[in-house]
Amino acid sequence: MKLYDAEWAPSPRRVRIFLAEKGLDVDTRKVDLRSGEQLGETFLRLNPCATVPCLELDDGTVINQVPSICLYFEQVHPEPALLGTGARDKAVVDMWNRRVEQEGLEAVAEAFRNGHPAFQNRALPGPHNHAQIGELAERGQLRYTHFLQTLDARLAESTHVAGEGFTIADISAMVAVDFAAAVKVGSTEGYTNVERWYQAVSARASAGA
Ligand SMILES: N[C@@H](CCC(=O)N[C@@H](CS)C(=O)NCC(=O)O)C(=O)O
Repeated sequence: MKLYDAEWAPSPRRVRIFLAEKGLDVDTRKVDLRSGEQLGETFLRLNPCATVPCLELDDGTVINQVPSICLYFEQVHPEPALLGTGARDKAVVDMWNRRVEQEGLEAVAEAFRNGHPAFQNRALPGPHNHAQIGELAERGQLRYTHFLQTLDARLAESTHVAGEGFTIADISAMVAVDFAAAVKVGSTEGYTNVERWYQAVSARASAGA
């Protein structure tokens, strides 16, 4: 089994944190996104989506998409459960994780990739080039502010994003917050519930993964 990973990028970090929480050590190979290795013939043959993370199983199956990779590891190593236990909790965790992806991570990526000169013609990840649209950079910033408002309200009523326990939704939200701060799309300052939660989740050993 091999996990294709990359420096700095938020999506592979979500999987690294997930694995660290489970105490799993997986053979990893770094893909150099800066030089465009993900767009080269060799990587595209492995993963036509041209994205990291991606997991290659010993039987040759290739799994991309963070939630799908995490689902695989959760099935094979159920403890500690990070995707919820029981029908209701699993659905609630999945709902929050999807919301964090759509309203948080995608908002930051929209703002960053449509505004930064390094992503000219690469406004979206994947095998096809897409021009930047300046207005989307502004919209992404606004969407991220809305996300922080939603997250703050949620964390006013709940210890963690998907309920009382730590789950994949916390991993995704913490990565979104760190990503936004790193690329200067937004800060959690003044969102007191988010700040309380962030202090706790970022103090976990897995956060360094
Ligand atoms: N929805 C995908 C997103 C993966 C993704 O966007 N990965 C980025 C790194 S964070 C990537 O591979 N970027 C390559 C590029 O920008 O060309 C997932 O869940 O894995």
